[in-house]
Amino acid sequence: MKKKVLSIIAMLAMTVSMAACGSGGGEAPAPAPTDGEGGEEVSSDAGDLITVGYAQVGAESDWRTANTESFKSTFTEENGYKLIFDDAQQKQENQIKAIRSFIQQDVDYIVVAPVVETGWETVLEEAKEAGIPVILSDRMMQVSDDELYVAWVGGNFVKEGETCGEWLADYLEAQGRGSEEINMVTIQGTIGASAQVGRTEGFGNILAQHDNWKMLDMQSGEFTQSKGQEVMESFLKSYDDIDVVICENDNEAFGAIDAIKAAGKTCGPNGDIIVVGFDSVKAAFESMIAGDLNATFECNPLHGPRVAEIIQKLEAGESVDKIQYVDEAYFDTSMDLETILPDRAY
Ligand code: GYE
Repeated sequence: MKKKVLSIIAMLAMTVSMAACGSGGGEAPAPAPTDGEGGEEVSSDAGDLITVGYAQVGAESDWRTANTESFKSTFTEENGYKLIFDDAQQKQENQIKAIRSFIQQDVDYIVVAPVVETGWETVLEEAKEAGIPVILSDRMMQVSDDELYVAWVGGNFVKEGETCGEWLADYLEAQGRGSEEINMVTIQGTIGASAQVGRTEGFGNILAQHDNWKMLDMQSGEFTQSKGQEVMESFLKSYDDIDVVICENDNEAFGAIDAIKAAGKTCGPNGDIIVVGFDSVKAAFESMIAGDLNATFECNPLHGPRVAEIIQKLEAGESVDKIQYVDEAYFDTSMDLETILPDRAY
């Protein structure tokens, strides 16, 4: 559509310059494009679209796929948008390139789900100089001047981590293991990503309240199933008495479960190792129903409509809340998961 817009602009420019030529009495004007209704409609429709560049992290998890889908189904031409979508393959340098290309294309809004929190000042300054508002979605950025972005919408990752820790304390207590020494490992997300930083911190807050909980090791599984499996394989080789695995997303948990089974151990509510994840994607419900995963702490990826609401308010000249947290729940095997699953949107 951008090409269409550009070619319409070029066509109009040509018409103007041709008209100028004609009035100047120079060469005979070429026939002007027909003024038919259709042509005008195309031009005004295309011109009315709000162009949004979305610098997406990648496609590393089910959560991310649902997030991409939420943007693609919200920012449609029927809804009045032209979406320029970029998948950075989990690399900050690619996201920076994408943002620069959005600036060059003079989009109306830039939306970023920043892969990590730091290192954005320069490119955000460039967007500011170009007068393009930046909206952050999902993960956060640490910038010295928070005027560099208009608003942020996402999950409260520290709270998610704390909810996970509190759930574990209750679960162990209910099993009569409240004062037992509990050995844990964490498969972290992408190091430096808000979801990793917040979940590690939140769980750490609860860990600090339990002298009998021992965190043996923490390593990044990059939020992917394959890396989660790899990290769990190495944990199982290094430690022979793991009681709990905290996986900072569900996909890492699926990989960890495969590694546990391959090592001849069991997991889930009736197994040797307690496994928990974050996100609450549909596959996590299936894993809990299968008796593999113990619990999942929700993180809602459906940010497309939330970002669209922010843009609509800005278009109307209204103010927007700078920080917008989404409410989130958790799910475990004590719940009626078979009834809940069909209603899950992701
Ligand atoms: O938990 C994970 C994804 O930033 C909240 O990124 C997001 C996280 C989500 O890859 O699955």
